[in-house]
Formats: sequence, C-alpha cells, structure tokens
Amino acid sequence: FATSAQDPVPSRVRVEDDRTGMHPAALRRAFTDHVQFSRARDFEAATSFDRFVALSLAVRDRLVERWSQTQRTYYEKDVKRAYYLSAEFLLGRALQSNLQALGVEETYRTVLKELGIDLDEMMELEHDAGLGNGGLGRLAACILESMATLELPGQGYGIRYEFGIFEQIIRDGAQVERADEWLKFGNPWEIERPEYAVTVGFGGRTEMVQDGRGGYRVLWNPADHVLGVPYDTPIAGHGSGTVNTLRLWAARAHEDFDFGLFNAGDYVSAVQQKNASEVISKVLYPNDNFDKGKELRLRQEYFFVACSIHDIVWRYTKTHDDFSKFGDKVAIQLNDTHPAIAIAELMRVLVDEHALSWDEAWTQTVRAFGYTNHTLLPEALERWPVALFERILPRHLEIIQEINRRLLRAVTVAFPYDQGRARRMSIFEEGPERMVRMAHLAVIGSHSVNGVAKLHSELVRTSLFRDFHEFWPERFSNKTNGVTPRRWLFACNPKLSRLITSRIGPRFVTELERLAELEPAVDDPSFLAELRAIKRANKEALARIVKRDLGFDVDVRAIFDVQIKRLHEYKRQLLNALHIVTLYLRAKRGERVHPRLFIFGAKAAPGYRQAKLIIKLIHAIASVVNGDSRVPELKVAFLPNYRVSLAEKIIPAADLSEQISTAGMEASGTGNMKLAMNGALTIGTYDGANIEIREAVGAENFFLFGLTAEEVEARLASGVPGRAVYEADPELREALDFIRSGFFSPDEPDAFHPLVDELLGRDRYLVMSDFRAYADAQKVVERAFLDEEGWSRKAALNIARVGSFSSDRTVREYANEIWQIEPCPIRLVPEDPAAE
Ligand code: GPQ
Repeated sequence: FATSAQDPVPSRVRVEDDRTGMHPAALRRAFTDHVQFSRARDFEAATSFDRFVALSLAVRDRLVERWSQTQRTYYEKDVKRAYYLSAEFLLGRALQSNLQALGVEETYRTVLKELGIDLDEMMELEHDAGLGNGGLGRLAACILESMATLELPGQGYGIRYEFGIFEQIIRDGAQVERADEWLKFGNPWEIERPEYAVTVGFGGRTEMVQDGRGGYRVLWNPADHVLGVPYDTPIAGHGSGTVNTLRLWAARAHEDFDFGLFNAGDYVSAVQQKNASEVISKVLYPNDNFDKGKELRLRQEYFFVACSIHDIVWRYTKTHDDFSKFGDKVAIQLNDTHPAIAIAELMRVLVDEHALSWDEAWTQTVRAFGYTNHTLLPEALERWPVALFERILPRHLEIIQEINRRLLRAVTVAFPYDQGRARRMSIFEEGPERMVRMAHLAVIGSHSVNGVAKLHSELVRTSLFRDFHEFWPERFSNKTNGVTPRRWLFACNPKLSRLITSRIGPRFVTELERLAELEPAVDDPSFLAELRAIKRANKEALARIVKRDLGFDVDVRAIFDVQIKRLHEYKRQLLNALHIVTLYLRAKRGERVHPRLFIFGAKAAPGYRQAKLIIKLIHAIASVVNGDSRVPELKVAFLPNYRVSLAEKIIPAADLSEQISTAGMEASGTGNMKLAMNGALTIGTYDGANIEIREAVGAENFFLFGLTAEEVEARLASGVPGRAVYEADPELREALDFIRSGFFSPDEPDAFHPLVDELLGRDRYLVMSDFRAYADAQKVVERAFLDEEGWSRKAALNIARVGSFSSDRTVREYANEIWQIEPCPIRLVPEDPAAE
C-alpha cells in the first residue's frame, strides 16, 4: 500500500507508510532517524539513553495514527465514553507494553540486534512512571490498559506530578526517601497540549446576581486562579486498533496571578510567586490507605477535578446543544473519594454556568457518576474540616449543603421517627470540628457504588454504608479487581508465556479464561518438568539481582517466599518477620528447616513511624540471619525501592505468595492475583480477593490460615490483649523475647520496643492472635514444597484457574453494569497489514 500526493482522502489513516511502517526496514530507519534528528546525535556518538529515547519516539510515532483515528471515531460516532478519574496512575514502564501492543517487539529486537543493541538492556533504562502509591494506582493503570484492549471508549484523568512516589534508599538498615525525579531527562511518551489549558479558581466569595430573566443565580468570584495544562499519554490496546488517552494536568501560574505585580513593577517577586500555583502538581502524597487531611491535598484534588470536568463538558457540548443526554454520553468513575468533589463541581458547572435547574442537573450528575470504594479503614476515609473547605471552595460547600438538605429531607420522609439515621447519613459530621465526609458525598451523588472484592463489597453494604444500602439497595454492587495479563504474565514472564502458548496457543493473552485449557496438562509430567525449569530459571535471574543489589548468594532450591506490597501494619509484614525469627530459632536449636529465601519489597509512608520501624526490624533480622554461617538455610532479602518494574522481576520467581492481612482489612489485593498467575502458591488469610482466588484454584492448592473477618471483629470488640497469647505460646514468647532483648539490635537494644509493646498490648491487627495458625500453615507449606511434583501440580492448577482475575473481566463488568458503554472497534483503513 503506497501513499501518494494525490491521495483523495487525506484524513484517512494509513498504518503503513514510509514513516510509520512496521517492516523491519521502516523500523530501523525510524529508530536511526530519531537518534539523528530528535537527539541530534551521530549514531556512533549516541549514548544508550539517546537510543532509548529514539526507540520510544519511533514507537510513539506508530501509535499516533491509531490514536487520532480512535479519537476521530469516538467523535464521529458520538459514542458514550467512560472517564476514569484518579489521583493516582501507577503506570510503570511503557516501552515494552507499547511494542507488544503493536506486535513489533520481536521485529525490533532483531533489527536492534543487527545494530549491536540489546533490546532488554535498553528497556531497563526507562524510569518507571510512579504516579501512585500502590494497589489503587496500579489498578487504575490495569483498568486503562484493559479498556484499550477491549476497544472501549475511555479516558483517564489525573495529575501530572512532577515528583511521583519517592525513591527508597536503605541506609544503615532504615528507609531514607529521595525525590523521584522522573521527568529529569524528559518523558518521551507524553504530549503537552497548552492549547487546551483550563483555568481553575480557588477561594473568594459567592454572591447572588440577577440572571437577566427575572431570577437569580450564584456567582463565584474566586480569589486566585491557577492554570491546568494537559499532558496526554497514549494508552494502546494490545492487538486492537484502539489508542485511548490518559490526560494528566500540570499546574501553571495563571496570568491574573502575576500581571498585577508585573504592572506594579515588582518583577522578581512576581516570578517568585508563580511557585505558589505550581506547587499544586509538584508531588504525590506518599500515603497509602491513610488521609492526612492536608490543605494542599484538597487543592490538588479540586485542581485536577475542575480541569477534567471542564474538559468532559466541553467535549460533550461539541456534539450536543443541551444537557438532556449528558448521562447517555458520559460515565465518570471515581477511583475512591479523592476525586469525589467532581460531583459538586459538575453541579456547579451545570447550574451556575449552564443555567440548568437543580433537578435537571442532579439527574444528569447521578446518572453519570459511579464510585469505587477501596478501603474500610477509618483512617483512610477522607474528611475535611468545614472551615477549610469553605475557605478554599466556598461555592462547593453551598452546593454540598443543598445536596445534604435534600438528602436529609428524603431520609426523614422515609424514616420519620429515626433521628439517628439522618445524623449518621449526613454529609456533615458533627463534633468539636464539623467535617465534610467525602464518602457520603460520593455515595449520594452516584448511581453506582462498588467494592473491589466480594467480601469487601459485602462489608461496604453491611457496615461502612449500611444506612445508605438500606435506602438505595440497588446502587450497591461488587466488581472484583483484576490485573492485566499483558504486563503481569505475557511481558514479565516470557518463558512461562511460551510454555502456555506451546500448549494452548497465544489467545490466553487477551482471553485469560482460556488458561483453563491447561488443566489436562497438570497431569502431564513433562509439562510439570518444564514448569519447574522455568521457575528455576526465573529464580536464577532474581538471584542475580539479589547478588547485584544486596551482595549475597542464594540457593535457588530454597523456597522463594515473597511479600511485596506497601508497608502497613494491617498487611502484617510483622507477622512474617516473627515467623522468620521462629524458623531461625528452630534452626539454632538444631531442628531441620527447609531452605528459604524471604523476599520483601515495601515502601513505608515517610511519616508512618511503626511502618518504618518494621522495615528496620526486617533489616536487623536480615543482618543477623544472613551473617550466621551456622544457619545457611535461611536468607532474608529486602529489595530496596519496590516499584512496578521490580515487581515484574520478583513475581515470576516466587514460589510462595504472602497475603496475610488481618481479615476484613485488605479490600482486595491485586499482587495476590499476579503471583498466582505466575505459579506461586498463596499462604493467605480469609480476606479480600484471597477468598475468591482460593475458591477458583481449589482449597487444596492454597494455604489458608487465621481468623475470619467476623472473628476479627468479635475479638477486637472484646479486646483480647496480645499478652494473653504470648503467655500461652512458648515459641512465640521466645521470638518476641529475642526481639525485645535487643539481640537483633545490639547497638540500640530498645529499638524495637514500640513494636513489641503494640503486640503485647492492644495488638490492633491481631498479629498475636493469628501467629500460631500462621506458623502451622507454614509447616504445611514446607511439607508440600518437599514434594516437587505435587507442588508444581498445585502451581499449574493455580495458573490454569486464575483466568477470571484478568482486569479484562473486571472492566467488562464495569462497562456492562455501571457505564453502559460498548466496544467501538477502530478501523485502520484501508487495511491494517500489521493485523495480518
Ligand atoms: N488501596 Cl484506600 C490503596 O492502594 N491505596 C489506598 O489509599 C486505598 C486502597 C488498595 C487496597 O488497599 C487494596 O486492597 C486494593 O486491592 C487496591 O486498593 C485496589 O482496589
């Protein structure tokens, strides 16, 4: 297919032309051209980083026509779109994803090899896009990827933080944070679009003004303005023609802001004050499952929400001249309450700026919004002091008051003699300091409220939002999380992917349920032998990383026992640490313990004292255990700076997946799915998605232990102190006494007392209560591991039965049951030779 100057339909997409073709010669030329013209380098003088950028730009070029064609198709067909609003998108690296989405990874590998360049080495140069803390941000990334792969019209909106999640350094066995300068050398994937900048107001006052039709309307006069500049990143579907957009907003000083000062002649301070606006998108708050209630955080949330709602409304009004169809064309999903102010913002835009009546505006608002809850932990639920809220968003406070007034009236009509109910359901929490409860706003302003695993959604209905569920039962549902198999199987575990492909073909990559076709192979010894060989090779690769980064050798015959997730007391890394100490003391007593490598990856929020102390404890234990030549069977590897790209290396090498949260506290977990998908067996509590994973893979292929959520609730209510358990369990007592004695911290014997005191006292996360069950379950694990064939059969069954934990399944459920959107295939005309 050739292009020509007299092409009669210039707007049509040509997938293949001399600049964007997929043939080896075109790919080679694109790459060398970008080295020369985009990096201004002679090929020989180019650094490895120049080459990485050049390759990324060559790949991005190949997404551009699909990207334009996707957006043009949505516009022409006037499809309903789903917008995913999230304060976090934990994308990780993009190069391999995009190469694979386009189906050119292997071609490029060969092309580069001919030039003497190793593609895998090149991919290692990419800095992770770390605009998220953990599961919530990574879920957003998986959901965007699945939407594009499923050809669904969708778009993400968030914040272009200049600094993403901090870089973790370990100094003297403790976490030290460094700023994440991910943009320092440029970001080849994003495109700045200053022409679509949006002005956002903050503060000021509201007033009633005549609307010119005999009525009144409210005018908000903000005290300050900030500009939001969008940066677009392409989100390519795997093997589909779809390229959706992630639009992230960066804060810039608004003209209003400095003009006055410029005119006053104070040039230098005018320029200095630009900082005040630009701090808004400076840094990601590094808290997971915790809300600190900072004013700047509220400004961040409103900033990106106001920009995004403006953009959504503007796009809608390009093809519609009234708002009666808004809810038919727009679905907006709130990723937790961080963007929940969008409900009040849309009301403000519709009522104040577009003169809709309250009822018309409210109808469309509720039709558009859906809210996903990701936690029940009270310390994570966002509440803002009314006074702070009023100072920053005076008009939004009025709107929220009106929403609340109408809600309480309806509640009082439905439950006339129930004063407590209205108080409980109110958006405003009364007390010494009145607070705005963002979760209540999210529930009231959405037609759909979902949790992220069956147990969690049940608890959302029966405990967190019990009154709301009684009032609007039809609003509530479950959407169990999933993960994209493209990144978390196909890309991160090429050996396993090849084995699977050799047995059932390649379609599992986009139809993960097909993994079920592997079931017959679990009784084929040659399949199990291949599976073992792959796991061993992946363990060897991880062992090289441990050697490189931590400096010690590991035995790949050891159980690779993996706990990778944010450091949080409810996730109970401390329970794992107690077990390590227990095994160590058993080995010291001369008991046989099977070789194990304990692998940890975890960042602690910089202000979270106990979490940081747990990191220190793990390092202290590691230093004793790893240095004890009389216990060669145990090793502890805390890999620093856990992040998406490191997870991609650990997960394929895991034998055992630690999912040991206090039951009822982990909403879902998604690492549990990634590890099972790669053939790790889970030791886990009856919590979050663990329950559904166990149901899917079979109870005999999962190591369950511990209290149920109901038992946890009862025990916390009755307040059994950890000391009672301590007295009753000699082995646990010995482990704790050892830690308390300063054995692991001789220079600072009291260092870990705060941890021990918590365990012996309140023990809010029931580490003590679950210890014996956990240690015993670990014995069962050890026995199972000794049976090589039996273990690999269990691993194979885990792989074969995790098909439903693809984010494709999750996204289809959102699309069908919440968003009511349909696939919109993108035709790459006249023909897509790459699709052949
Ligand atoms: N989650 Cl509220 C986070 O990662 N950060 C948060 O601030 C909140 C929730 C997680 C949650 O802890 C996991 O159980 C879920 O699997 C994940 O969200 C995605 O739903």
